[in-house]
Amino acid sequence: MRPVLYAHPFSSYCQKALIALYENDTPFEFMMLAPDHPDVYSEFAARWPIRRFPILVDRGRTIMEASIIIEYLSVHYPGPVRLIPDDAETALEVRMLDRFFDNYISTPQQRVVFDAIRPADARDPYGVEEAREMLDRAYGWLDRYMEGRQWAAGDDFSLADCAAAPSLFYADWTHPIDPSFDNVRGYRRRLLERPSFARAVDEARPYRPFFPLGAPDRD
Ligand SMILES: N[C@@H](CCC(=O)N[C@@H](CS)C(=O)NCC(=O)O)C(=O)O
Repeated sequence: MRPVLYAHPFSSYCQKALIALYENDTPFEFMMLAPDHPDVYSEFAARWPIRRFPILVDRGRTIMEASIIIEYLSVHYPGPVRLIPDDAETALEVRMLDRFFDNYISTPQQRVVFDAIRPADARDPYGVEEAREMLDRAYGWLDRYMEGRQWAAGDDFSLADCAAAPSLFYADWTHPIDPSFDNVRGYRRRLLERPSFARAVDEARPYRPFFPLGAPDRD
């Protein structure tokens, strides 16, 4: 039995899990969460009533949260690319950066996008402004942090980079990274060149017209 990922290719958190699966060529089954597969969505919602994706189903267990899916894969399906480093100190740094990308890049990015799909009379301009300010602060911190680094934590590609790739990809579409932040922009470019993420980006191309803010003609 192969692990089963309930996901959508255009979703940033699904791409985060897909990068990990692609990095190690882990065999898995993709269950598409889309309106034309209502039965798959019902199975997913029954397994995880919070209804945030992806989830991974394996050996009778439901694993939720993209970071924990990657942790689970590294325990049960380890491969040559160690996304959670064996060294405990480096692993701490990896997990810390993973939290940074989820909480301070992806979360405010989603806040701006989710606001755009609300009914016009339920929008929250103050919340959107706060989210944009958070993105600016996060870009500023990351630019200093990435000075001299290739990947987010330690010397090797890790869980933190799986988180960074889709979060910086969509954040730049949502709230462009200032051209003065060379280190962040260079890091985003390196992530786009990584074959695992390039594959996830390519698989998601057909869905670009659905990006609520309008997808830019690049990347
Ligand atoms: N904390 C979750 C977040 C997952 C998440 O926000 N997924 C988005 C797709 S990128 C989602 O489920 N959106 C559907 C919705 O909000 O209804 C994780 O790390 O996996």
